[in-house]
Order: sequence, then structure tokens, then C-alpha cells
Amino acid sequence: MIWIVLPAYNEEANIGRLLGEICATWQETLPHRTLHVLVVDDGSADATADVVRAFRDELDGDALPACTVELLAHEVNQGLAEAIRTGLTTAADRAGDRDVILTMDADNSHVPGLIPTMVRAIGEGYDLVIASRYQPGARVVGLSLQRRVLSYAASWLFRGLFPIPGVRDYTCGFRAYRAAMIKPVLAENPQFISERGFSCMVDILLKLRTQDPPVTMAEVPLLLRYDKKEGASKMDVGGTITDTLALIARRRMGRDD
Ligand SMILES: Nc1nc2c(ncn2[C@@H]2O[C@H](COP(=O)(O)OP(=O)(O)OP(=O)(O)O)[C@@H](O)[C@H]2O)c(=O)[nH]1
Ligand SMILES: [Mg+2]
Repeated sequence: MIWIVLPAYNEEANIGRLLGEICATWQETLPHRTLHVLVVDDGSADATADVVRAFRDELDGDALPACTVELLAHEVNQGLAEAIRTGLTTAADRAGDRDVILTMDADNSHVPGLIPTMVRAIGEGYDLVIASRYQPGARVVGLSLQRRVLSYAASWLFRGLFPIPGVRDYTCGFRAYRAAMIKPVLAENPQFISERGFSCMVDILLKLRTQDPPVTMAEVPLLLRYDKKEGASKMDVGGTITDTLALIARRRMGRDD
């Protein structure tokens, strides 16, 4: 089974198209595997939940039993980290060891067409596969120069301070996890996802980096279609920089909190 976790906050303009693209890609490329999409509505103030319900109900009628969509709702907005925690732990609790659990942003900037490549890399033996902006063949479309420079700088900072073989993109939320790897990690440590904001994505890697047995990671080149995202950026750049620098300081001091 393939699980896809979509953390969504005010994505009414993007989530319907994304779900359609995910199901179409699955039907074209991975029909022999069951697909379950978990949308975590993180207290959206817009019609994100209604769009998901309508898509789910239409899908139910479509005799596509092997492709299902489920809505998990946070009453109030709790931030990306909580949305990822809800989605990942729900999927990990239910997944079988041979399953793959993916996370993607719900703003249409991540292209579902890359999913089969990531699933195949898990099949080739990796425990975690990242859709990376910093691999040959990757491209970023429509993102401001300021954001590109910031993400690139973050990439080099982490590569220097916390090197992980095969990893260059520490902040991208488009990832595939081998269920057999992430299930025990989450089961044994309920506080595994301890960051509150966007730095949670980096922290997951920093914690898996020191796991025993070692977690094998790889990257595939990402085409980031920021131009396909409807609506303004919700990224709190200043807050994310502060959180990330504080996280680096704590991890360099060997603290787990
Ligand atoms: N900004 C934000 N996103 C959230 C939150 N909870 C869940 N998300 C989702 O987290 C994913 C990543 O957020 P984005 O706002 O796309 O972050 P980003 O890609 O770094 O920045 P922009 O695309 O420029 O906004 C999206 O699917 C959001 O809908 C939240 O509290 N705030
Ligand atoms: Mg985004």
C-alpha cells in the first residue's frame, strides 16, 4: 500500500487539482498498488475540508476501490509540525511493513508524477527518499530569487554541519519513507516530531541521521512548480530562520529537545 500525507492549511484553490493529479498519476503508473491519501486539514479558515470531502465522495462513486481519500481535521490551526505528526503517525499506525508513506505539500508545487520514481527507490533498498532541488536535473520554476538563495544557503549550512550521505535538500517536504523504518521510530518515541514550525522537516532528518541501524537516504531530482501554486506564500520566512538557527544550536549541543 502507498500512503500519501498532505498537510493542508487554506489550500482550497490547490487541493482539488492536486488530488485529481495524484489519482490520475496512480492510475497511470501504479494501479497494482493500493493508494490511500490522508489530508490533514490544519484548521483551515477556507473551504479546504469541503473540497476534500467532495473529491472523496465523488471518488467513492467511481469504482476505484484501490484509491481512497480520507480527511483528518484539526479544529484549530496548529502548524505544519502538528499536521505532519498527525498524518505520519496515523499512516504509520496502520501501514504494513512493505508499505511506503509519502509526504507532499498540498499547494500544488510538488508534482505527483515523481511518486513512482520515489517508490521505486524505496524498492531499490533506500529507507528514505527526498525529492531534491539540488540534484542534477532538478529545476525550480516560479520561486523568487530571495527564497531560492535562502533555501540554497540552508542546504549548504546543513550539509556542512550535519552531513548525511546522499542528502542535499534538508528542507523539502516531498519525501517517501519505508514504513518498516518509520513505524518503530514513531512508536518508540511519541516526541520524535518535537519542533513546532517548518524546522520540523529538517529535524526529522537530523534525528534519523543518528538512528541505529542507520537509515539509508537518497534523493531524486525535483521539478518544483511554484508557478502552479494558487494564492500567496504563507511562509513565515523570518520565523523559520529563527527556529532553524535555534534548532541547529540545540542539535550541535547534543540536545534532543
Ligand atoms: N504555512 C502553513 N502551512 C501549513 C500549516 N499547516 C499546514 N501547512 C501546509 O504545509 C505545506 C507547506 O506550507 P507552504 O506554505 O506551502 O510552505 P512553503 O512551500 O515553504 O512556502 P510557500 O509555498 O511559499 O507558502 C502546505 O501544504 C501547507 O498547506 C500552517 O500552519 N502554516
Ligand atoms: Mg509551498
